[in-house]
Amino acid sequence: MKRLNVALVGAGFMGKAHTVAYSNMPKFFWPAPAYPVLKTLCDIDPKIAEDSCERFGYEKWCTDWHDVVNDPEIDIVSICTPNNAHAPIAIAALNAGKHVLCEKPIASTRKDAEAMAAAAAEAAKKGVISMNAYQYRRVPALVLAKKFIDEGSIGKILNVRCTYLQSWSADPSSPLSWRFQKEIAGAGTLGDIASHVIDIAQMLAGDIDSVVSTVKTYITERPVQEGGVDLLGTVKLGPDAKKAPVDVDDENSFLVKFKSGAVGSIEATRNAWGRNNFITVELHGTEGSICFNYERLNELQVCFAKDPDDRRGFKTIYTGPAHFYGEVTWNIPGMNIGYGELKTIEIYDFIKAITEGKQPTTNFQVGYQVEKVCDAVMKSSESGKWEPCV
Ligand code: 4PW
Repeated sequence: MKRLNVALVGAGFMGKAHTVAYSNMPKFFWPAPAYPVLKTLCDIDPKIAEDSCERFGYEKWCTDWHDVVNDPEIDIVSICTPNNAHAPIAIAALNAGKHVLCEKPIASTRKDAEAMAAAAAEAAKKGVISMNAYQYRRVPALVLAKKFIDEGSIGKILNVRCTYLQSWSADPSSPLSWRFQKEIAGAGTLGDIASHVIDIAQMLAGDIDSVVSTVKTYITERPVQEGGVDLLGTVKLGPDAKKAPVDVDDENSFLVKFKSGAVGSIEATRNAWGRNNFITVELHGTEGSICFNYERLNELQVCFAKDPDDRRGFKTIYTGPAHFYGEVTWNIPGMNIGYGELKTIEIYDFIKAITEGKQPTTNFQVGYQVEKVCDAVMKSSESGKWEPCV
């Protein structure tokens, strides 16, 4: 079986997720499209790099990403750094002929996103694959939703409503990690989590044409986190900690018009107590409706207009071996998959794209399209008007 050498850049939360997925992919999908070999782990912090190398099982470690981009042994670069480092690493890696899986959002600025999409288009001519980590569109229940839509089971889509609600930053003592700093993250909740549901909405209903939005920052300063990886609010800092301003959005809500003529709304916040990874998608069509909630990610609810009046209502389908990516579902539908298996599905699609020489559904052009929507959301929050996603 073909072997592909992987270099991971950034050993935080997402670095762990990518590593677990590379290791587990052939355990679920066998024969695998190719076998990923954990070659080099790169992290800017030497202590984290050395420790994570041993913990995750890479062969060697380094602290400078140029070393992996220039290493002829490396086939794949997985980028799990803060957002402002995506563009330089991804562009250098693509130019060096490496396949790139880059965390979302694609970049911290629209200009960087455009440059990354251009580099990916150029590299694609030589069979190099680019992919953004929009894993939620790969939840088997959402792939099933897409199948229902493509088959015409809910008719023409009229309305799409999405939310992504979390609570991990609702506490003002949650530290000011890089995710709250514009220079590093580019945007707050918008790039961090709204981007996922923008991607899902566009996957299900086609490209968004224009938006009108409201963007809010509720907690304007936070205690500064010194060094280390972002722990997503699991560590709180005391009242004596030094504080610094937050210059990104906590919440964004926007109405959307799709190119297809459908309409809808998207809301995202990390300040919603009681909501954890509350990604909801509800679509209403001329012939039925579809409803999904990530907090019950193994379930899809569907309702069909053609059912008799006295039987019509939502029914729940539990995804399992009969559905997309059934290999990861542990044989019985109710046994369920979780976040780890979802990242494994993502790695499977990435490795498959490499071996087939076919760009995946979330390639850098798609990542750039999501960025155009985010850009229009920010513009509209200032202009108060509908803004085109161009
Ligand atoms: O991409 C997202 C984030 O940055 C995630 O899927 C969840 O929320 C986990 O971390 C944040």
